[in-house]
Amino acid sequence: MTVKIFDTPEVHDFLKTVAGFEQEGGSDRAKQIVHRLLSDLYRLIDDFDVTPEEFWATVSLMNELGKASQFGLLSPGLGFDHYLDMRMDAVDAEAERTGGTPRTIEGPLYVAGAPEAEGFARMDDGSDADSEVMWLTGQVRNLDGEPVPGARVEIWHANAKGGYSHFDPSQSEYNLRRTIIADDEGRYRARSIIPSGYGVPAGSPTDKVLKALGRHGQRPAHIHYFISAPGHQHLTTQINLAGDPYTWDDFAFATREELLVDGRAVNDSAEAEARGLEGPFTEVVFDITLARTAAPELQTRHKRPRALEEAAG
Ligand code: MBD
Ligand code: FE
Repeated sequence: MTVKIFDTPEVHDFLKTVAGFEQEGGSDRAKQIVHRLLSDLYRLIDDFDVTPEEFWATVSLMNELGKASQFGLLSPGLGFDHYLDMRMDAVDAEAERTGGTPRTIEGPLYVAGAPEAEGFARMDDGSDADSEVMWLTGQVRNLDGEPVPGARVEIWHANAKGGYSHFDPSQSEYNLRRTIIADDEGRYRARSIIPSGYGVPAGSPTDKVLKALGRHGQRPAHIHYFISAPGHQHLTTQINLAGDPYTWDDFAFATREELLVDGRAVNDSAEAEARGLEGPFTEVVFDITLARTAAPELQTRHKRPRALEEAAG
């Protein structure tokens, strides 16, 4: 039995009442957006003949997502983060701000306030002796190829089990999170450990949504970056370590060809010594090109609630 009631004056009037159109107060934008959102959902309920059982199961799932703080995790899984990137790319293209290192999503696991260092930082706390040593380095340049001295390079990544400090209580504070101020040649250097890919917790509400779509919750091994410098466009990006089976099957849709980096396995003791390392390591090089801009709003990361970051504005 199907009924179609959406396109009746009764439902249309009801939606206007629900969205606050008859009220003086509130925000016009909120009213417009909620009206559109509810209209689309009411119509969907009609078109798909959504049952009360299905509706209340969804309400319960959303409560579970909120309780687990997982809306920020489901969001990239449903492609919203990448879609916002596509929109920002289109805005940049229209303004002819092109040619720099491409952006890709921030993800939900950034933590503000990581220790700062000049030129070089060791990122791992040394507690994981079994992991491969990673030597992570690169140069920040502008579109003319000139170095950007003093650029802020903030880096965060997972450990060898795919866990991030702060969210994974087994790790020390700010493990694998650092801000490195690039040297006079725009270069940054870090000693760390090779990360593993991330997997959405099995059985979690996000996992339930992905399973219902026949999808998995895996990400390839990756390293997150924020890069900024006065007079330059802020860049939020990531690199992927090449060769991961999930490279082109990332549940968060963050992979970009230009951001794939091949690690170089080094066994040479002279090369190790030159970097102050004791044994074999993997060198990962990621050079960054920033576009110039005079607009202050383009020089900082966009506002969003972030762990340990004071709400601004
Ligand atoms: C991650 O490490 C991540 O970067 C994203 C986007 C989602 C979940 C885990
Ligand atoms: Fe990540």
